Formats: sequence, C-alpha cells, structure tokens
Amino acid sequence: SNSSAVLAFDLGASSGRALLGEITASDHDSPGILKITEIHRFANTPVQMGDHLHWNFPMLLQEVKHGIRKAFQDGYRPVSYGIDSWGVDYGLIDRNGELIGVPYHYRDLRTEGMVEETCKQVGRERLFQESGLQFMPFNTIFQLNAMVKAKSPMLDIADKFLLTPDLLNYFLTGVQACEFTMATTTQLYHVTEGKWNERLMDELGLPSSLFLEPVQPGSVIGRLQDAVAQELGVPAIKAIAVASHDTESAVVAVPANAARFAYLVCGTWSLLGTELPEPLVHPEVLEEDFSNEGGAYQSYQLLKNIMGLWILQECKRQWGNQGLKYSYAELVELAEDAESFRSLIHPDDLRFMNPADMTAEIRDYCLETGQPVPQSAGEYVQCILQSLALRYREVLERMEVLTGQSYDGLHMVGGGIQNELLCRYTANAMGRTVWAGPVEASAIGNMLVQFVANGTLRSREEGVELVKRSFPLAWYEPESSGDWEAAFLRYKSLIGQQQAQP
Ligand code: LFR
Repeated sequence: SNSSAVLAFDLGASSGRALLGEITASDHDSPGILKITEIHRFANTPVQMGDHLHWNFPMLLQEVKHGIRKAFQDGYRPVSYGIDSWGVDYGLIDRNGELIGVPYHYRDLRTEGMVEETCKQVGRERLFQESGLQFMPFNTIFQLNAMVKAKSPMLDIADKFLLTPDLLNYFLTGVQACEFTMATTTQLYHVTEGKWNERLMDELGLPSSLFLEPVQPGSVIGRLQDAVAQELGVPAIKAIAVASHDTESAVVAVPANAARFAYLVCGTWSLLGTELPEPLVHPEVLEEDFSNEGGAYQSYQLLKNIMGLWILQECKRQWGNQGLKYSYAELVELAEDAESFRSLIHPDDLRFMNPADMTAEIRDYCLETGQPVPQSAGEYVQCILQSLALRYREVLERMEVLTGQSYDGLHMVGGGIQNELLCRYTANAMGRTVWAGPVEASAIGNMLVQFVANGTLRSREEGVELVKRSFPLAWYEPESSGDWEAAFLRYKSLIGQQQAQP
C-alpha cells in the first residue's frame, strides 16, 4: 500500500461505509488509477425514543472508529480521513464540551407546521433570498425553531452547534469546526453575503455564538486526538474537512466532459441539479422551489431535492416486517413484469415524507386521484420507479428554464444507480441519454478532496480525469418513447390536479 492512501467515511440515511482510496500506477508513464476498497459497512438505523426520532449517534461514532482501526488492521496506511453525511442534522455541545441530548433525525415530526410558522415570522421570500434554499420541513432552521418554540432547555445550555460530520470529527480530534457545505444546508447561512445570517438568528432567538466560522472543504481540521489514536492502536492521522455534505461530495466525483452538466445524485434522496459559479436567487427559483447549496471549490449547486428511493425503501421495509423479505433485485424483476403506467404518484407530495404506512399512503393517493390501486409488490414498485422517472424529467425541464441551459443527458451517480431499471426508465422518460456511474460517488468525491488537500492531486480537474479513467460508465439510450410521452402528460395533469386542491 502506498503512502498517499486516504480513508473516506460516507454516512447515508440507511447505511454507512468506510472506503480506502489509493492511486496506483501500473508503470511510471501511465497515469494512475483510483482503486477503492470497502473496509467497513454498517447499517444506520434510527431510534424512536418516546415522542421523537433520533440518530444512534454513539453507535455511528463507534462504527467510524471501528472503520479507522480496521483500515490499519487490514494493512493499509491512510494518511488522512474525511467524513461526509446527509445534510441538516446537528448536535449541541455544552460549555464543558459535552454533547447535549441525542441528535434528532431530520424526519422527526417536531418540525410539523414549522415552515409556515417560521415564514410568518421572518418572511418566506426573504428567507429564500437570503438562504437560497428550497423549503424542506427538516431544514436545520425549522428544527432549531421547533426547539425555540418548545422552550427546549437544551438550547439554554448550548455553547456550540456542530453538524453531523463536524460532531463526529470533534469526538475524534477534540477540535470543533464548521464545514462550509454542511453550513449551507441549515438555511441560516446567508448565501449571497457568504456568511452566517446573524440578523435572522437574532429574530428567531438563536444565539449567533453557537455557530463557528465555516471552513472550506479541503481544510485540515486536526489529527486524531491521542486518546482516540491509542484506543484504536493507530497513528494520529489527519482529519480533513471534505465537502462534508454527501450530495456535494458526490458532485465532485461526477465524470462530466462538459462544463455545464446535469446530474442526479441517487440514494435515499434524489438530488437533481447543475453546478453554477454563483447562487441563483431570482423569484422563479423560489417559485420552482430549487436550492442553491454550497459546494466544493467555490461552487454553488442549483438542485432540487426529490423524495427518491426512500419511498421504495419504506415499502421494502414494511414488506420485510410482514415476512415478505424481497431483495431489491427481486423487487425490480417483479416491477418489470407488472403493467406499465397503471398508477402514478407525485413522489414529492409531503404525505410520503414519513408516513406510518407507506403502501397505505400510496394506495390512498391512488384512490383519491381516481387511479387503480396497486395490488402486488411488483405493481407498487413499478408505480414508484415510473413516477420517479417522470418527476426527474419534469424537474430537469424546469431547471433548463431556470438556467437557460439545455442538457444532452443526465449523469446519474450514487447507490441508486444499481437499480438499472430506474436508470432505463429515466432515459426513456426524458428521451435523453443517462450516463450512470460511479456508484460510490460520495465516497470518491470525499477522497478527491483529501487527495487535493494532501497534494497527491493538483486540482479537482485532475480528480475528475482520474474518476473517468478509473470507473466504467453505463450508458442508457432512450428507447421508443410514445408511451412515456403519454404517461408524462398524465403525470402532469395529476400534479396539476393535486396543486389545485386546497
Ligand atoms: C442526501 C441528503 C440531501 C439532504 C437530505 C437530508 O443524502 O444529504 O442532500 O437534503 O439528505 O439531509
């Protein structure tokens, strides 16, 4: 193993993994290839505690520690590690440096009604113009405002606010830091002024002293603290703040040729977007409810958060609880055999955000919209995948209007592209090419930022070339699309019908 290897932790809403990355060259003349090796993989299962849904934070820290130990036990010598995770979630630290309470899960229901209430308080347009973000009920601002409204005593003793990757890094290094890309998911960051929105914090009754000055991806946070290095029996390797929001790490690894490209980061969520040098905060962006998220290397990502494979994950979990333990491969096969376009849903209807019973929610949606109710697992999965593909087309077309750009095709990355049927459907729905890969985009983008920070790579661009050389791309060309055209019209009238309802 060579001296420039790095370790990437990518924490998703359903699982986490540790991947080792090393650049290997077969001989001195040929450029290197990125080799990634899975060191450790673990489930990330949220815990309902009384009225609230939480992350099992001590377990996550334990699994990250285990991943570091295991990398060395397996004979690798990473010089640094970096952590990326889902956005928006955080822990509060008291003045003695201890974690207050158990970090909440973004799907916890305490944020119900908070978007409306917060907008009434500070103004919806203003909130969009200053934050550049889509109104997702779980954005940090709404979580914190729910704590303010509940007069949470935790806020009274909070000294610092740390987002999930920063929180993990704090317990590994002893250093409190705030990484920029995560900071921009809070909706408390002023996206055009490029700093925390202290006026907004004041108005909401949030002490601005909680929030640390953000550092850019690629910054060195510190090293493993001695006690941790000893506990794990490893050297005190460097901790690097990567693009610690998983979506932003994934974007760094998109193997695009064009400067302007459209991507879909496909996991529990589907993030469809494009990279821009500046945030776009004009009124149409607000109307279309897109986000401008801070990315690595001074970029802004204009994107829309789409409910994604969560809907399928929940159905699968539910069937599993009923003793029907399908694999994803089996579900996809059943879907392919089921009738096409029998029923369609609007994936981003908020009712699908966290229902107690996902299949019942889909069933009710179909009943309420006068469509046949799915009868079999295959029909449910077909409905979900085809609806998602239609939603992707709709969002891509809206994005073209907002940016004034057109896109030849869509780069799909992330774990969701292992669902080849979804990739095929997406190409068909759009009538454009889908380039799928790499699967481990977030972990790879995480590694690239570390390689650049460590001087192993000269630039992000070198990193993108490395990705193109190292990982095969799957191409999906659209098949004859008459049926998809008709389905798209049906889908659009369904959405129109939905929006017309009070
Ligand atoms: C994707 C993601 C999205 C964010 C959602 C919740 O994993 O990070 O970007 O909106 O999770 O945090």
